[in-house]
Amino acid sequence: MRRILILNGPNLNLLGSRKPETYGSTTLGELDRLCADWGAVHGLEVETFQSNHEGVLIDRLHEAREDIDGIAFNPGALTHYSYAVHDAIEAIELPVVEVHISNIKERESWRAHSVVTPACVHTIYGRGVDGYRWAIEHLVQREARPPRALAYATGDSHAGDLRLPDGEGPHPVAVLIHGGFWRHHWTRDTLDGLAVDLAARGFATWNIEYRRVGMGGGYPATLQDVAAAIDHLDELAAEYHLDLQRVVVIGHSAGGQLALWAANRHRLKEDDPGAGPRVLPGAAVSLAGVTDLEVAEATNLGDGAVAGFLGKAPRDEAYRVASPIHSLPVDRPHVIVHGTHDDRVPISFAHTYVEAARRPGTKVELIEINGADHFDPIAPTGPAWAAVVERLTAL
Ligand code: CA2
Repeated sequence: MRRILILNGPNLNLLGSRKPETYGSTTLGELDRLCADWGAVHGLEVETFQSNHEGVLIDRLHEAREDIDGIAFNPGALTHYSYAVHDAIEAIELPVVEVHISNIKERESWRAHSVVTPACVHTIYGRGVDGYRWAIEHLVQREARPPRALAYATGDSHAGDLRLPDGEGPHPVAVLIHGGFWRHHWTRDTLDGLAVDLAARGFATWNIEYRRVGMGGGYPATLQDVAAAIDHLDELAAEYHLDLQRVVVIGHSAGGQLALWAANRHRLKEDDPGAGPRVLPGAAVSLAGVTDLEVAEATNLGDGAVAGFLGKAPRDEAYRVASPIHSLPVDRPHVIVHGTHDDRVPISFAHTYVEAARRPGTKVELIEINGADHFDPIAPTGPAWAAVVERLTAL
């Protein structure tokens, strides 16, 4: 990837001037400069273009075939009805990531549907202007090592990205479970960087999607999806030379809670909302994980995230099954990684968990990263990830 295009559609020239509660206060000029900086991190040339006219945008898409390798595209309201834009994206055969600043799934019902999504390689919404940064990351990582998107069940979210390392195998497997407080605007693209890094280190990676709150997910559906996704490795093993005796599950934030649950699933069998494990992870890594659902709920972590995730579930059962600190002991070796400056999931979660988990026969290690925030542990070039990588072979 050398040159990317940031394309913005109707009314996005107004960014920063009105409706800051929906679109933030960054102007289009500022956004263009941010995108140039985000691209420069990867040595990319970044071109930016905005138009209020459908035909002009379509012409720009066509021209992109000449000299552009990937596109982050916010089609504005054309998203919701322009089959002409859909067809143009499909026709140019370039990777296009659809971006929306606002959470289009939680506004007027007509905004929830996008007719361009099927033509795009990925869709990002509800993450503010930062969504363009995630889009650039996704373009870079999918080129670095292209994923195979494979379904593990029939729903839209029942899919994962499989990446294979070089060589014949059998390959050890890293299952990646993304975070985002179980909310639907956070998706598996956030762990693309770790997936590519692990594949380069000899792991097959299975970066899974799952139903999230607001789209059929929550307790216990989300757990059932995670279980089904991991069990699906059984069906992939022969074709892709996966070594199911060497499976590590790695989760970030809410995905840390899901990873620890998955590693302990065989012990929680009678409460297991899935059908019982076919593939058992041998080890787990929680990156900035939500290790105590009760405290997270009581302290309103993530603005009601746990209440949303657990819904009407009786709390004694839900905590016992799904809250890592309540379901101890975890009898798999596991590593808890947390930044001291995490302002979304405070490091106290890691401290109390590890204190409670440490007992004879339990292999648990705390890696505290000085100065790191909530997202640092998923930066493949950061110190937290370097520390994880060092332990992976032993795990
Ligand atoms: O959330 C997004 O990024 C949108 O693509 C923005 C579109 C909207 O039609 C989509 O449903 C979602 C419109 C952008 C309008 O931008 C304005 C910015 C400032 C003030 C007024 C409008």
